[in-house]
Amino acid sequence: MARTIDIDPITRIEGHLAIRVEVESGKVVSAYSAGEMFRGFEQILTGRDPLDAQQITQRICGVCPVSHGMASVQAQEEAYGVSPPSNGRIIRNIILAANYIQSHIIHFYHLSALDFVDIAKIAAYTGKDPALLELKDWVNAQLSSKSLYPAAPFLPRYDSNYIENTELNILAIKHYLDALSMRALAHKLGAIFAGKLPHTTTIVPGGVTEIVTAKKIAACLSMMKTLQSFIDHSYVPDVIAVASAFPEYFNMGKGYGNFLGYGVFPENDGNSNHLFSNGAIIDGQIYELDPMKITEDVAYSLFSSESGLSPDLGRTEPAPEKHKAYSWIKAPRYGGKVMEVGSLARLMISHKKGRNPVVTKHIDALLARTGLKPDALISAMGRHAARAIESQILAERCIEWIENLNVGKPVFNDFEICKTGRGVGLTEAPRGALGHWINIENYKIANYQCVVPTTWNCSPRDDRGIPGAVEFALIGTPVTDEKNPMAVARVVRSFDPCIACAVH
Ligand code: NFE
Ligand code: MG
Repeated sequence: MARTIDIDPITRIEGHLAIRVEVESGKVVSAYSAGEMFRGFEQILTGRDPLDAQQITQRICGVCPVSHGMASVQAQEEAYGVSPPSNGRIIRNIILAANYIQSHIIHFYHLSALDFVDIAKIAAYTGKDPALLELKDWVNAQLSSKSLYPAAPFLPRYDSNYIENTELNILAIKHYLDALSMRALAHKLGAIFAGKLPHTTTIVPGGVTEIVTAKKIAACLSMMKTLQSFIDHSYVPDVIAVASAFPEYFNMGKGYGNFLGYGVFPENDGNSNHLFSNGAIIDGQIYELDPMKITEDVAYSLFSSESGLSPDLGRTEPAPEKHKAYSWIKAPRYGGKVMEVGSLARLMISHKKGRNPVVTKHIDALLARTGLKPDALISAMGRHAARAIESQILAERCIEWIENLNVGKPVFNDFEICKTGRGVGLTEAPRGALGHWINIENYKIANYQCVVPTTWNCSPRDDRGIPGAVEFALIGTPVTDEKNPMAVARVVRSFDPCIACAVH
């Protein structure tokens, strides 16, 4: 008979995700993913000035606000018939690239590494680095105290297999600390053109409000080169070290293997060519993106609004007592299919389309370095590797974007808000495909719908009872110790779930 295990919350920050797994003969046989709160941003937006949308939607999340701002201005640009000039497009790419890099760094070091790195090994540190010595004293003091939460956020933790090599652990712990400064630096870099971060004030329909100066170019270049050095010399090697210590995670958390991407980092002013291509991979075949195939089911979601609608017509009516429903997350589907979104999806789509030699070069280099076959990347460990490679590609390309900025050239094209109109803003947040749909009537927002990356990945069952991406990826995951279901946590966290976003 199946045994039920609840992990609630499973997320370290970024909202509460509850995971329930049913285990038989030491393996997960079915899983349920539940977002545990309702936020109501789509309702808050109704009746407001459309220009408020990129400010309000950025408050959905402090980790990926730039992407919500981007999706919102892109939706409005379609409604108003305006697009940014080259400088505006490039500045948005730079702000977004900085946001991706800080997001991928926080995910690997601060939200995931503690599943692999043994913090207790700090006790063996004999070097002279003041930050590590301070951490060593603090962890030792916490461990010997009777505190209920000793050494949070490092402990308590599941009793499991961690990296054994002391030197590697201490290096990873040092990089954990360095990564805090690197995230701050990425925010500072983005804020040169974003005004402030998180939650930029300068991205607007038609472009950006911050002009280009030689001083800003020089500052951006210097900061991006520091970030690039951290990515190349710490982040990528650390991911490879973790991957070498836990190769079994290339065989876990595979899921359906269907991927969706909307395309991001426009390389031309028509928004038709992206650094990371759009498209859909279904059963191993690549297809062009068709936004009309996007729908949202709510049979098992806590909403009374109609199920199966395109987001253009979608509504969000909370129904907390709904029978059989178990999540505040809707169930987006693409032509009825469950799709995974995120860095891995972006790399798989770009690699399959083969139009970007840089993506191909980095993926082939990783495969050569690890001796893996491309299919092994569709796994829990593959998702970590994908974020690291994506950060590497982005830092490299972002340096070129910064050099392509033109002092004295415009950053903004003027526009008029339409009395009536509709628009769709499709972009990619760090965690995957992000869409905003706006419907304007009498100069006000009549309807606003967001379909968010973690809504795709952590969706509950759809109207046909088909499990969501994370729910399916968990099937087959080993559970050898029911009190310490570490493999389940590692598989779920490989998706970098943000429930604050997913329930919006
Ligand atoms: Ni709150 Fe987000 C990203 C968006 S996730 S982090 O990346 O949009 O659903
Ligand atoms: Mg929504």
